[in-house]
Formats: sequence, structure tokens, C-alpha cells
Amino acid sequence: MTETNQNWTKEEILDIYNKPLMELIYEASKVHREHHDPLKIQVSKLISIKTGGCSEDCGYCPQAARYHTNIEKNDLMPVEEVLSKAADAKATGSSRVCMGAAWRNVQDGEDFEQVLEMVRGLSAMEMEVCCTLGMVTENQATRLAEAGLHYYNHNIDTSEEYYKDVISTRGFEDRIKTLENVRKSALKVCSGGIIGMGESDNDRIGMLMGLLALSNPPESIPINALVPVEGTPLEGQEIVPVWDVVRMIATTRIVFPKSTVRLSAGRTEISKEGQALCFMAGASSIFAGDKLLTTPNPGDNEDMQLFNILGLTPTEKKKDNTGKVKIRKNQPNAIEEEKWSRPGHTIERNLEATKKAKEIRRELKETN
Ligand code: SAM
Ligand code: DTB
Ligand code: SF4
Repeated sequence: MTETNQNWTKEEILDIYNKPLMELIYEASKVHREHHDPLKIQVSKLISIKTGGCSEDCGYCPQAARYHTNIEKNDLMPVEEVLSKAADAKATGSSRVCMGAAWRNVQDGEDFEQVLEMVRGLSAMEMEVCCTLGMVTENQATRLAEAGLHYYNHNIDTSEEYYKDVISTRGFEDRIKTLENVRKSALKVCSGGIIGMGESDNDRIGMLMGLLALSNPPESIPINALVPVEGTPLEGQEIVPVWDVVRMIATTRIVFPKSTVRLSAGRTEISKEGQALCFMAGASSIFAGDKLLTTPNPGDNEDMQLFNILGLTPTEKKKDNTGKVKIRKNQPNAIEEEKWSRPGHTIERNLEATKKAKEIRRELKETN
């Protein structure tokens, strides 16, 4: 059995990434079959529990308040609404729910208590539960685990070098710190990135090196193809070629043999044949439903059709002990505040998009 080799060099991984594509897919497919059932697909449903109005300047994100994008903003969703959406998702084959919030970091208080309530409700529904809420402290991660959460998603997004060209309101080291906080709790780690943001192949491999440098490899690795959204600094990026998505998935599969690789955002731009190649290359998980957080996704009927064509069946919820973590007897009294960074360096295209948004808002105000 091939374990994750944490000593891969960047050159070795780049050589894998650059193999002739047919060879690469074959190698990745072999690794995939050693560790995973090639006919099973894990289906997760995303629920955006708090949408838009985010303080950060992530260049890819339609939910950043400073850019003018056409999304519907929403405060934190009521618990009952989340549970009802999850029940619908379970009925159409999802075994996991992933709740996303447009927050920089989790803040202790009413909203966090409401999220813990959602987690308790979902884990009682016999579904795996995942959250992506921004940066978290070790105590917050532990509280989420105690409430029944299984996974925490927090993407490193790209290489440490290219990260500085995309986001200025937090540092790469904050992402790593959060992932290590999550690792210290009983939660499983879900972390990956985005391709198609103008990064080089070197940066794509740099992202994998960033994941390899974690104390343990993530159990789940989402590979997102950028969805360029009008109004964001990356609105003009070309859709990343499907061949790059396949290469990235295959390389991730070989480097992290045991992790689940998820073909995440960007599927509406990938044909059924392209998605089939991604599954051959080792992807075995997707997000279901006609919406991701704010952008479109293929929808249940299309996915069912694809699964039938390919002979894939959705996996059931895993029967394991995670999500049933003992609640600490002695909760710490004084919770240490994490000091998250705010580098604030200049990213021209982020400033440009912010300026454009201000002008649009001014014009809209004048015409109303
Ligand atoms: N606010 C939290 C955070 O940043 O960790 C959670 C939500 S955030 C929207 C989750 C992830 O969605 C990001 O880390 C990024 O990888 C992905 N994402 C956001 N916008 C995207 C886009 N336009 N295309 C592809 N992936 C995107
Ligand atoms: C992940 O890696 N991709 C998902 C999930 N984790 C939270 C989010 C994709 C978001 C795409 C843009 C949007 O719909 O707003
Ligand atoms: Fe906010 Fe997360 Fe979007 Fe960044 S990716 S702007 S932190 S919601």
C-alpha cells in the first residue's frame, strides 16, 4: 500500500504533472484503485449559511463586500432552514453537508452558538457534516467537533508565493495555523485550492507542497477551477482548460494516495466526458445541487445521468467514530485569542475592482 510520502520534492511532483497526459491518467488511476473504490462517488451538498458582505479581499470571491457582484446577501440562516435543506439533499443522494459562511474568522458569540446548533441538528440526521467558516482557534475547532462536526474545510488556495497576489487581508500563515488548530481537534481536514487564477504550473505544485508540509495530509482535497465572476478582480481570467484540471487531479491523487480528491467548483464548464476523465484520474467526490455557494453547478438530474452513464454510485455516510467526540469536562475559562495577520500589501487588480465597485455604487445612488 502506498502511504503519503511527505518527502516529495517540488521537481519530482512537477515531473509527474508534466507526464504525457495518457500516462499520467493511467498512473493516477492505478493509485486510485489501490486505495479507493473506483465505482463510488462521495456527494456533498453545499449550503451557504451566511452569504456575502465579507470583509476580505480574496481576488476570486464574489462574496467580498468591497467588490460589486450580483449576489444576494443573507444574514446567518435559521437552524430549521439549514436542516430542511439538508433533508432534501439527503433524499437526493448526498451523504455530507458542507456549510459555508462568508466570514474572515469565527467569532465566539451568538452566531457561533447558532452554527453549533446547526451542527448538532445535522449530525443527528445521520449525515456527515462539514463547515467552512474562515479562520478558527483550537478551542473553536474543538467545540465544533464536540457538537458533532466531522470535517473542517479551509483551503490554502494556491502556493505561498502566489497567495500574496490574490489576497492582502490575511496571510498564508493564517491558513496554515487554522489547519493546524483543526488538526489538534478531532476534526478531519479538508483543504485544497483553485486553479485558473493566473498562477504558473510551479504555483500549482507549490500548493500541493503547502499541503504536504502540514503535520498530516488532509483527508479531503478539493480542486476548484476558478469561476470568474463579474466584478471580482479575477473576472477576466479565461476558463482553465479541462486538461489542466485533469492534470491537477491526477497529480494530487498520486501525491496523496489516501485522501479523497474532490472535483469542486467549475463543473458547469466541464463536459460530461471531461468529468469522466477527472474521475478516471482519481477524483471521487463532487458538490451536488444547482448552486455552489453563489455560483451555478450542474444540478442533481444532470449528475444522476452522468453517474448512470459511468456506472458510479453515491457513497453512504461513513460509519466511524468521528462526530461523536466526548465533550470536555473542563472547558477552558480564559480562551486565548488568536492573532490573525493583516498584511495589507498592494494588489493592483484588487484595488482596481474596489474602485470600480465604488463608482458603480455612486452611479446607482445617483439614479435612485
Ligand atoms: N470564508 C471562508 C474562507 O474563505 O475560508 C469560507 C468560504 S470561501 C467562499 C471557501 C472557498 O471557496 C475558498 O477558499 C475558495 O477556495 C473557494 N472559492 C471562492 N470563490 C471561488 C470562485 N470564484 N471559484 C472557485 N472557487 C472559489
Ligand atoms: C471548496 O473548495 N469549494 C467550495 C467549498 N470548498 C466551500 C466553494 C466553491 C465556491 C465557488 C464560488 C461560489 O459559488 O461562490
Ligand atoms: Fe470572504 Fe471566504 Fe470569500 Fe475570502 S473566500 S472573501 S474570506 S467568503
